[in-house]
Amino acid sequence: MANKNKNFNNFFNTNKFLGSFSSYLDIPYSKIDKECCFIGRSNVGKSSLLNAITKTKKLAKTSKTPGRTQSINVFEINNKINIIDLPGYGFAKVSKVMREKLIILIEDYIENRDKLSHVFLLIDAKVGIKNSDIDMLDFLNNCSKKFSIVLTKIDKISYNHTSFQKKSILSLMKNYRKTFQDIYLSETKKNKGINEIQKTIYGLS
Ligand SMILES: Nc1nc2c(ncn2[C@@H]2O[C@H](COP(=O)(O)OP(=O)(O)OP(=O)(O)O)[C@@H](O)[C@H]2O)c(=O)[nH]1
Ligand SMILES: [Mg+2]
Repeated sequence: MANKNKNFNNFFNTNKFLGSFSSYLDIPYSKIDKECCFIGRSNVGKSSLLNAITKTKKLAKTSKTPGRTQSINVFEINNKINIIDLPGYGFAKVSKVMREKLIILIEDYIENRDKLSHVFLLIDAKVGIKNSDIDMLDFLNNCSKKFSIVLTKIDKISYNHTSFQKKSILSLMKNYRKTFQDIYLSETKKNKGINEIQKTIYGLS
């Protein structure tokens, strides 16, 4: 098992930040033909998850202040697969114009990026599913995009509460049978759940 983990870490250790883009159309052509992305409400832990997966502290910029990521950030992993860190949605404190701009950026990317094969939708375990998440789930369903859920920051709630959140999400997933793949639980500081997510991304590459 320890050996397997080491192999995944080696795979994800070779990584490069390609750049930040304000439209999917601006991402330069590359031979890497597989891609997955992290989406979710602002502050849910998307950039932190990317850092945990790549075992780097600062590959993706994280912040206590929601709304940190405002563009499409492309990270190349081992010349095999891209991981895309997207801006968060549903953040009340940014202007309505900015919110709409960001949601268009996210949805245009998801709908039109041909090499995108898997979406990881992150949900803060303490906050649970909000209407903006349901809108995103419906959008993914309408575009027939395969997705998994990552329940993040499980260190903030009890074991029982985590089980409750997981159960209620799985029940909601009955509405998304064709596109829902799996659910993961994560805690970036203690690396919980990271290996399982690495394994899935490795499998996509
Ligand atoms: N307790 C706890 N905090 C976490 C965890 N993961 C991330 N955080 C914290 O949550 C805050 C937001 O993390 P980010 O990774 O910047 O969140 P984001 O989803 O990229 O945010 P935006 O770019 O604003 O959409 C930071 O203060 C992180 O340290 C976790 O597993 N547990
Ligand atoms: Mg971010």
